[in-house]
Amino acid sequence: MNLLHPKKSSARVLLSSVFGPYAQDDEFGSRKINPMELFHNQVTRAQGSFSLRMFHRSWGIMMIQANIAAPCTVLDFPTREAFARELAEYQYDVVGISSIIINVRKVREMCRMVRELSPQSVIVVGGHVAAIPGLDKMIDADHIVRGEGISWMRRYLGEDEHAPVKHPAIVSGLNTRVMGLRLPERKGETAATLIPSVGCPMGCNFCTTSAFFGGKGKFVNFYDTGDELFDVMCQIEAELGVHSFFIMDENFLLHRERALRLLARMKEAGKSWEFSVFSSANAIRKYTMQELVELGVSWIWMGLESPKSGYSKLKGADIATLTHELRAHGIRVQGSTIIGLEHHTPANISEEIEHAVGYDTDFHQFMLYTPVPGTPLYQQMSEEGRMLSGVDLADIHGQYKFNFKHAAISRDDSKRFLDFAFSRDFERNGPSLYRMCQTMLQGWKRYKDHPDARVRERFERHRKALGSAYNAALWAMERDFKKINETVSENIHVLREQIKKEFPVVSRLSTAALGPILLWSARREEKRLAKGKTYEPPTFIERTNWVFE
Ligand code: B12
Ligand code: SF4
Repeated sequence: MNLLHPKKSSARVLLSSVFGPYAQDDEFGSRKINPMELFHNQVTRAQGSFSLRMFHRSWGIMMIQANIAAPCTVLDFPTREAFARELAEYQYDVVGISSIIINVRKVREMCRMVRELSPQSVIVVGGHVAAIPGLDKMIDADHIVRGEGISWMRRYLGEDEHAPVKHPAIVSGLNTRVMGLRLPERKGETAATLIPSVGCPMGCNFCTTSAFFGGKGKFVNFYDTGDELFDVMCQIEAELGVHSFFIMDENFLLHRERALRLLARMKEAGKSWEFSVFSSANAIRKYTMQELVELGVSWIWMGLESPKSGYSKLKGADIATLTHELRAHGIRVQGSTIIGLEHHTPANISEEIEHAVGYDTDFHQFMLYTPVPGTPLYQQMSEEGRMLSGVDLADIHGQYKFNFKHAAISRDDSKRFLDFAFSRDFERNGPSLYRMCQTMLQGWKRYKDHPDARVRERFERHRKALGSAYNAALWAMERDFKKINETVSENIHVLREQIKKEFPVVSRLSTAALGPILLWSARREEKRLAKGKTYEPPTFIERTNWVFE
């Protein structure tokens, strides 16, 4: 098959994510436990109505669309009918399908639909699904693209693959719901997504994102320098009116020189931006708390590898000190713990979970140790003959059951331990919403008089949120959590008193006005969830360089 499309940049391109619905069990591999919601899927899933719920667009295809000159449509979260309609209505030369491994059956069906409804189209399949060995025998596609897709698509369309990468203005989350209420979407209030790179050079053997973009020592930078990042962020700030960025880079802080140059530019320009980042613990340790705070790091997602595992980047006591310290400086911590590591046994796992929960992070993700196709771990387990046969690819994602033979823990027990970890964290530490209010208050108290106006401005934004809507939510949480854990409910009360002391008038008014509504809507939501209510994202159709009617 030709690696240059004959029509080059005049080819009409459709880029689609896989079809929904997602949060229900069906024959195409959708699973109720796999909603298109980051937090509800793998972080706050046991937190009932307090779970933070929002959707995230398919950023990979948005990035590709923004970087090709060909006429292009992005179809995000289509129904099968919407996908069929799009194919029938426009004569696409290229149909690109983006997917991860679990959705491979949807990719197969979409390829079938393209052949039937748009036989002239070349089918290109990309994203993590491409890591499945023998995928070419499972689906009817013309090209299966492993790794970075912008350069591949540019090459395929005869465009300059080395041209600078344009970053689309992406609102990071949509249709946010919490405690049964849909939050208003005001311009500039939701963080923008920024993707500085893909991959991670650390190369942990289970890590699919690292493996997919080259593995150990490799990654693809879209922006090499702090100056480039700064310019892109200014452009996104102007377009979306944001001051907050969700930085989608597996290990943003690892690139210290880039981060510090960005900080220098932010200081020069007086930018009071804030960042949510992913980072390994040892990368965080390369910075002083002062540097992190000045840089605007306000949320860190980091692996809390068991101190007894081979992956541990810090000792247990160091992790406890680090998480405590970060929170004391107003930085929300989202811990990530792996359940079912090689050294785990039914006898020690509860203690390990208890230990992880004891770090008391604002948010806590738990994942099963999972050899995913394409990773060194998968290779190793296959060679050792430990992969379980007959496990559906739709169930290989770390939120259900083991897909390999563990020395001491059975497949069914793996699910029990995973579920226990989520519920234990919730029951012992309370709703994540409450924990992040604790962190925000600590940050505000510590930095409200900071000499740098940018830092003060950032914590002032947190103060406003804390005194108003969050405080009302705490009022409702305090009441509702009594039935789960009386001590946590009392702690929420103590936090409310502290907030009241800091901002007496506004907190009283907001609680009186909004508290009872939130309590009512949270309880209504609990009932809906008990009846099996799930949420689906809306469909998006976006056209660029489009001159056809
Ligand atoms: C945002 C995100 C989500 C969002 C939804 C995104 C969406 N709209 O589909 C949410 C939070 C809902 C989500 C859910 C899930 N996710 Co998720 N998610 C991510 C995350 C954090 C970022 C993805 C991203 O945008 N990256 C940046 C872009 C630029 O990279 P990219 O998507 O890989 O795209 C590049 C290439 O892959 C390629 N490419 C992509 N598409 C195409 C298409 C074509 C035609 C071509 C040529 C190239 C190409 O080009 C792009 C630019 O280089 C990744 C982790 C990560 N760091 O990537 C995990 C990740 C993709 N998710 C993963 C998983 C497993 C899940 C879940 C099953 C939850 C779980 N149990 O972990 C659910 C499944 C939901 C469902 N029903 O489908 C895995 C996939 C593993 C795998 N090997 O398949 C990842 C890699 C995380 C991980 N390390 O485990 N996820
Ligand atoms: S540090 Fe994190 S992102 Fe990097 S390879 Fe390890 S698990 Fe993956």
